[in-house]
Amino acid sequence: MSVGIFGLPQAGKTTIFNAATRGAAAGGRSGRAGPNLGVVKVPDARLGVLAEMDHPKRIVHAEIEYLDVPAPAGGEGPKGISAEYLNVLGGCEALLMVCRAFRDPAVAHVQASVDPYRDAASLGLELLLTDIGVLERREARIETQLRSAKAIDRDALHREQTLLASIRAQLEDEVPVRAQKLPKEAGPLLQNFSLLSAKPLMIVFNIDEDDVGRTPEIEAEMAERLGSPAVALAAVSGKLETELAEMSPEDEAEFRVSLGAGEPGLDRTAVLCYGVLGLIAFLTTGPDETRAWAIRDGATALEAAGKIHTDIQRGFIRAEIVGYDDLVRAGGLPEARKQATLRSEGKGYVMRDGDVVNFLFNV
Ligand SMILES: Nc1nc2c(ncn2[C@@H]2O[C@H](COP(=O)(O)OP(=O)(O)OP(=O)(O)O)[C@@H](O)[C@H]2O)c(=O)[nH]1
Ligand SMILES: [Mg+2]
Repeated sequence: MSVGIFGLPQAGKTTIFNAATRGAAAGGRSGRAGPNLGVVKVPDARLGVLAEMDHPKRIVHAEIEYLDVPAPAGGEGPKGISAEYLNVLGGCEALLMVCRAFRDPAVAHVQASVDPYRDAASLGLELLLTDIGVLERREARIETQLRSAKAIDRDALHREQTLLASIRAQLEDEVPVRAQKLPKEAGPLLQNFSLLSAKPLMIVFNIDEDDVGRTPEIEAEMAERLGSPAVALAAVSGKLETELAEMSPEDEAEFRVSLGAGEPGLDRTAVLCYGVLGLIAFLTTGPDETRAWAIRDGATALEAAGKIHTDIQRGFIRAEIVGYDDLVRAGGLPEARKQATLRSEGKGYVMRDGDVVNFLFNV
């Protein structure tokens, strides 16, 4: 699972990135340095239990990959999405928007005042406008294709045209794709376009250290003003979290208590990404490795297969699945098979958190 971090210049994207990854990317004006990349392991106690059954050579945790994308340099008006990195954000499975809420006058603001709600709204609009542009270009291309298309292809092109026009009309009414009601066939088609407003979104307010004690109030206000489906909200002091992440675990724990700073930014952000962005884990286990894989809640067995390898997806025959709890109760896969808790599922099966899977495939 990859999460693309974006926001206005100097909003604290790199600072939040560092807090989440315990990384050491340099903050301050990043200039043309390119995206920072950091990987975080998602803690999962189930892996240890499965490993005791199979004694694999290694245990592999699900990972969240954070990409900290620089804001566009210069240009007119407040902008948070750089055309240069559009493909990077488009390739991410979720987006994390950072809005500046810290006041520090020593750090210049592109808008000359600090107002995270204004910035969240304008960045949200930027996502919509970017998608509208993508759809318009595709619609224009369909027009051209229709002029020379064979009768056999016309139908599909017409259907795509109608669908894209309806999505664009809703975007123009400021409804992001993730909140739109769409027909089933839209899913596979939209995968081709990597629309930004279709991705789960996490909005993080980068708050002042002094406001950390008011985190619950701030998050309640965020929920009231920004809450909507597939949007997760959090108030985090990026600066404080980065400082805490640099301490020894003991010092960190002590400081957290004295500051009322709650859980580590690392865990909190990972859990937020995982839970609230609608991720679940499926598990695979055997003599080589015991491993957790992150997928979208609602993903099918076929999508899960593709997570492991495109060959497994392409040659998909069926999936042998047993729930984690059933497997532990049975004491192993052969026993689960005997007790008939091991099921055979097809491509369209909707995966559940903790499913232990063996894919059968043919290439
Ligand atoms: N006081 C205070 N300063 C902060 C906080 N977060 C970030 N800063 C400062 O704000 C400046 C910008 O932070 P960055 O994390 O580099 O911001 P950015 O969004 O990555 O900036 P660009 O990549 O240049 O767009 C740095 O000087 C940080 O030290 C905060 O919570 N409090
Ligand atoms: Mg930066």
